Amino acid sequence: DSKTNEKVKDESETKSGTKVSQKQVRTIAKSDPKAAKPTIKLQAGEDSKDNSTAVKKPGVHKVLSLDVTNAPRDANAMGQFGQAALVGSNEDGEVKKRWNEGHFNVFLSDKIPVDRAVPDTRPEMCPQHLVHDNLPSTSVIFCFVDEVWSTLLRSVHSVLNRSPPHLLEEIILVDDFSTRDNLKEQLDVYMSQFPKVRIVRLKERQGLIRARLAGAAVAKGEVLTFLDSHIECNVGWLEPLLERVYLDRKKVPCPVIEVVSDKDMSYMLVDNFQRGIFKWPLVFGWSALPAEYIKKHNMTISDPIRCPVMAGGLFSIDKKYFYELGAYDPGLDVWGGENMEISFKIWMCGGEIEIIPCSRVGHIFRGQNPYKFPKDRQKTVERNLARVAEVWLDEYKDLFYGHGYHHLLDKKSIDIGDLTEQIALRKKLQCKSFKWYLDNVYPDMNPPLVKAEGLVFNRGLRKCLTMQKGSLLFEKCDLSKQSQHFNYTWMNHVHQQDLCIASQGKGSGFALQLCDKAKPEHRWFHKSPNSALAEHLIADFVSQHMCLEAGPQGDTLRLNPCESGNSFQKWQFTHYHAQ
Ligand code: LR7
Ligand code: MN
Repeated sequence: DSKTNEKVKDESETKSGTKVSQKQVRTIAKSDPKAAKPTIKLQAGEDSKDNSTAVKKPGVHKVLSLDVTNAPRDANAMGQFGQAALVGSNEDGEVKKRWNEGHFNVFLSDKIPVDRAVPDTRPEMCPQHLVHDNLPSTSVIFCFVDEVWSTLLRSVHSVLNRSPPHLLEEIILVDDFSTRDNLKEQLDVYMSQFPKVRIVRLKERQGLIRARLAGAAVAKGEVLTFLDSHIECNVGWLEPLLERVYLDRKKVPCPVIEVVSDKDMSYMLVDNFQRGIFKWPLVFGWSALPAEYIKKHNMTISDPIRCPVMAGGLFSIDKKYFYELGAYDPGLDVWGGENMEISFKIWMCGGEIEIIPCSRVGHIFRGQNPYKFPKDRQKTVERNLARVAEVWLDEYKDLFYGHGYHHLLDKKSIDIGDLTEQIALRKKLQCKSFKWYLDNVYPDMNPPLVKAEGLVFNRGLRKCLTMQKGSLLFEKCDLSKQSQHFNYTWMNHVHQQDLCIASQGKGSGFALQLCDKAKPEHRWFHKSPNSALAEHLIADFVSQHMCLEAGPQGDTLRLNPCESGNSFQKWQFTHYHAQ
């Protein structure tokens, strides 16, 4: 049954949670010269309503492409210049042994200088871009739990070495209750040589979302810049981000996220024009801007890219604006979903998310989270996503639940917590609808709200289902009759207006009831045929497959065990939507 397979697939995607898979990764090559165009464009977005950009004059100085590690201490060190580091085959055992400390090649990472140089992967024209003298300063916030020592240090050094000092207010390290005690003192001692580095220690595990809130609460910079704790900032990464915030405080810029290999620690660049998107059920992914869009807006590879959903970990945001938006929903636990929440919130409540190609940061993508989840991982992420769906998705939340998350509707099985404040916030900010977001920010998604609609044809009877005075019968098919029009929705409901077909168990047939998303007996599995094949309508609530069957005389409708050759069990809607 393809429906079941689809469900499983969706769940495993969410479960694995690795976000690099769809992303095109290349090894280092100089940027594409034929795409170069020396003009500076401030905005490549669709709407020119943005007049706050217009009042600000263009910047005056070139980006300080400062990099004190361009002539690194040890040019021959392993992994230097972002090259792949290789281990002898006799060291494989060591590599394996230490892999689980971070779910990447920790053994190698420890051999590579914490301040190694990386290749400048920016598009060619970036160093020529002009930025303002009076950019706002930023607090860089790293949250971590049991981060590997060498990658944590490399992250911090890359910020210290590649950020103009006057723009770097501080680096805040939020230790989300790491369990390795001995590292605490070591970290205090090491960081005491850098006056700009502050360490915040949480007294219990909060998860990355509330850890970020704790970091933001003590930040002194005008702009907050969040980074994961296993990254390497590239040359000139900071100014292009701050420039965007300076031009418009409601812009939320993200660097291009490049890839530091989990296997050989090499620094790899990624394809141009990539932006963050989501698929149902709110699964993050990467997708290139449509070619027509690039053409229409005459975009070069260094122009800001409108980004429907941010990956989550790496972005700058005006601090006051962050709080105006209500920061993150503090009810989100540990990991996941917060990138959806803040993305929908930003776009729907008047802001913009952009990817800034002149700002680049490498990130180690790991196959698994190297830390423990206090509760079940899958359930934690699902619960977070359900909170986001309930607050932000309007009628589209059915698409979320319908893609394998029906079980979340059973309020007894999962407590998604109180959402009063989040809903009030959306109201207070007068945010636009999710439909607006889809139409304006992610128009290439275009998701239909129903899976199938129209007449419901029974193949055995060669007649159509008809609703009359609250009961069901069969009539000669007639497209012009509203009484024969049904929808098949993402909730797997077959309904006309607010009445759903409900299964009542073997033999006893069916009933018409007010549709209720929480009731499994209102749900029917039905394949969307790619050919003109009629298919079963399978009741959801019984473990053995039970199918809706029309009586040969057209006077009954009952549930019977499914039989592949029984044409009285085969149903077809007039129109199936692609998905
Ligand atoms: O309980 C926790 N407490 C923490 O402090 C769990 C995590 N953390 C820290 C952790 O140590 C790390 O520094 O939070 C940071 C992010 O956790 P990761 O690195 O395990 O997350 P990720 O890189 O797998 O996942 C991405 O999605 C997350 C949740 O949705 C966060 O938004 C991450 O920041 C985000 N990472 C990125 O966007 C980098 C690029 C990945 C992509 C695509
Ligand atoms: Mn990460």
